[in-house]
Amino acid sequence: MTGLVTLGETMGLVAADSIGPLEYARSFSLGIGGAESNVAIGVARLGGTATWLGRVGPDSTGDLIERRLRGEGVHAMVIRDTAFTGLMMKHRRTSGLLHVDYHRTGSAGSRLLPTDVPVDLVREAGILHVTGITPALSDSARATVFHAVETAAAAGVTVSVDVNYRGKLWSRYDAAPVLRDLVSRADIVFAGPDEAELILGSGSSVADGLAALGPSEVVIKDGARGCTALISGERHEVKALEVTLVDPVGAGDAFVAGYLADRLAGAGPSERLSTAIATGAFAVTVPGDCEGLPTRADLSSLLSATDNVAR
Ligand code: KDG
Repeated sequence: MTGLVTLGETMGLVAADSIGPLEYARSFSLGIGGAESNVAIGVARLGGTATWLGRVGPDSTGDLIERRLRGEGVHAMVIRDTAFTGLMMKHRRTSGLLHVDYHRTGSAGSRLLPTDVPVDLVREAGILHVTGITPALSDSARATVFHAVETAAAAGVTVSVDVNYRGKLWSRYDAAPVLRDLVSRADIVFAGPDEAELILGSGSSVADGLAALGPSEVVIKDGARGCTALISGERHEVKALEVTLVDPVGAGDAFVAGYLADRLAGAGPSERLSTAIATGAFAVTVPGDCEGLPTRADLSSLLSATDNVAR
């Protein structure tokens, strides 16, 4: 059993340090971002085993991604491509309004091929996790995701899908049938209410509607409202924790990491959801897409804290 196996695109992430229009920013921080690698890092920080596969370019950003993932304890299967490593620029226009631009068309990460899928590893995985971002990147990336999912399903490996609709990558019209197909092949699905509506159309009851497509575990992430879930026919609801919001990007991935790490460790549905909520809460308190992801020790200090200072 190889724990979590995931694949997708990870980019260099350039984030303005100050709040305001980008043209007035004087300093920037360089990090990495990618929904699937965020989940892999989150699982690794929580003590699980995680493998990430993706393509990066022959450039310093590719080196950064490889080193950062390895440093986080993720088993990084990095394929070096001749194309450039994708970039993401992030700035806060106001304290509550975050803006993201992608520079990734034609990037190494978007050139995934079905032959890249480590089939033996996927067949032995505890969970294969994919997102709805990768199928938006290119035809070959889409084929790669479906090949990985089919390989896992044929071997009886649990398939997890985070819908993760990105409007800057494709239209709702193009995305809906692909995401619906992907969800119908999943055992576990994570979606926001809007993403569920994109797949089901308006008027459907979200968790029931997604469960009717096939997954036995449907988790609806609803940000500051917490989450609701339908797991093996049983309904659950967990409220969000109150924290100071600094950067919401990556919170959904953190939530997924918390849920999947606990599921891999054999925890029951309520425990998985509580860990997911707490993991997401940690992620939003720190700038960056993956920097704030907690360890198990962080989680227990949050849940047992009586004071703001731990000494
Ligand atoms: O889920 C957080 C992501 O938005 C980020 O890390 C980058 O994968 C990414 C994307 O496509 O937005």
